[in-house]
Amino acid sequence: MVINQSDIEAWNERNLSYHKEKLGCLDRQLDKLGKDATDIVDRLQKFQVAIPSWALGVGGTRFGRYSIGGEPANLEEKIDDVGVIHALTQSAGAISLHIPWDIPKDTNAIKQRASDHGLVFDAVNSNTFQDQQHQKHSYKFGSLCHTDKAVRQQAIDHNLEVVEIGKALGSKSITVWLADGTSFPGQHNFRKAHQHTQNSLREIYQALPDDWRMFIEYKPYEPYFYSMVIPDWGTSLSMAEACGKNAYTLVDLGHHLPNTNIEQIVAVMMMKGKLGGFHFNDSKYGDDDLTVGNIKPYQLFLIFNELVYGMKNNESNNTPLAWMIDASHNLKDPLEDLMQSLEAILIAYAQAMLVDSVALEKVQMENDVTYCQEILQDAFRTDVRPLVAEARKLSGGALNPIGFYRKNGVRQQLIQERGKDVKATGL
Ligand SMILES: [Mn+2]
Repeated sequence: MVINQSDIEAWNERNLSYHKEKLGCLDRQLDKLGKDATDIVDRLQKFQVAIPSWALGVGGTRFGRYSIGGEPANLEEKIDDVGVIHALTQSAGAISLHIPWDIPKDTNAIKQRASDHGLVFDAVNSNTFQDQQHQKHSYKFGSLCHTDKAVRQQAIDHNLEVVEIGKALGSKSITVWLADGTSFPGQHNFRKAHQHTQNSLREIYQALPDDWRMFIEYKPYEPYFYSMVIPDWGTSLSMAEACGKNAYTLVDLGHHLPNTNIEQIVAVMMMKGKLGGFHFNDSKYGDDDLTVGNIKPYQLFLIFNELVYGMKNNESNNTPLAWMIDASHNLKDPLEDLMQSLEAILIAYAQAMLVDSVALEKVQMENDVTYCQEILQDAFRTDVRPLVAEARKLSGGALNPIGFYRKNGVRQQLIQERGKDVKATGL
C-alpha cells in the first residue's frame, strides 16, 4: 500500500481555498503579536515523531481484542503502515522496533523498505517483561533485578542482542523499560533489587557504541502493584547518572500517578541535561495509552512549554530528544488514531512556540500571578491548526490526513490486500 503523491496534491488542491482563508486570519493575528508564522511552520516541518512497531495493530485489554481488519502481519507491512502515516502527515519519519516481536529477517531489505518510505530507525526497545519460547530462564520474578545471576545475565544478553540488531539497522539508542517489581510487601529486598538492576544496566551501557544513547523508562505501578524497581524519575535519573553521560531518563506520559506535575519533571530533567526522550499518550486514570491530547490537551501544552523553553535555554547541553508515540488502540483504527496523536503533538508544540517567554519572565519577576496565567492561556487558546496544516502541505503531506485517509478508503484497501482476520503483534 503506497499513497500516491499526486492523489495528495489533488486532495490539497480541493481543500486549498478554505485552508488559505483560515491561515490568512491566523497570520494577521500572529503579526499583531509580533510572532513569525514562517519560523513556527519551519520548526513544525522539522519535528518528527517515531511510531512504534507495536502500535499499528489493534491492541487488546485483559478482556478482549477486536480486530479491525487489514492489520499488518509482519514487519514489512508495519513499515508500510508507518509509510502511509508519514506520507499523509510528513511528521512520522521514524519507526521504533520492539525486539523480539519485530526482528528483521533480512536487514538490508528492511532498511531499503523503510528508506523507500522516507523512514529511519529510531530507538530499539528490549523486552524482558514476558517469556519467549525456548527461553531458558523465566522473568516471572524479575529480569535485570532478579535474585538469580543467571536470569540477570540472560536479560543483559537479550539487551545486547537488541543493540546488535539496532546497529545493523542504523538505530542509535536503546530504550529499556522494566516490568520488574513486586505485588506483595516483603517480596523484594528493595536495596538488592535496586543494586542488581543498577549493575545490570551498567553492563548493558558499557557495551554500547560511543555514539549510542540509553533511555531508562520508569513507571510507578503495573504489572506489579506494590513496588516497581524503577518507579519514578528520581530512580531513573540516579541509574542514568550511575551508568554514564549517554544514559538518560525517558518520560512516558502515562507512567505517572494521577495528577503528577509532569511539566515540572520535564523542566528539571532538561535543566540537568538528563532528559533523553518522550513517549506520548494520554490517560484518565493510569497507563491508559490513549490518543495523545484527547483528554488533557492543556497538560500537553504545559509540557511543551517547558520543552520549548528547555530547547531554547539549553545551558546543560541536553541531548536532542527522541520523540515517540506509545499508545494502544482498542476502538479506533490505529492509523487514524496515530494521525490524531501526531496532530495533537504538533498543535501543542505550535502553541508553546506562541508563548511570549520574555513577557512571561517579566511578570514572573514581578510576581504578577494573574498575568502569568493570561500569557500562557493566550497561547493555549489560539487555534494553531492552520499552521500545522500549512507545515504538512509544504512538506508534501495532506492538509487533512484523516479526511484523505477516509475519502481514499485506505483501510478498505488494506483489508483487501491483507484480509479481514490478520492480527498484528503488539499491545
Ligand atoms: Mn513507554
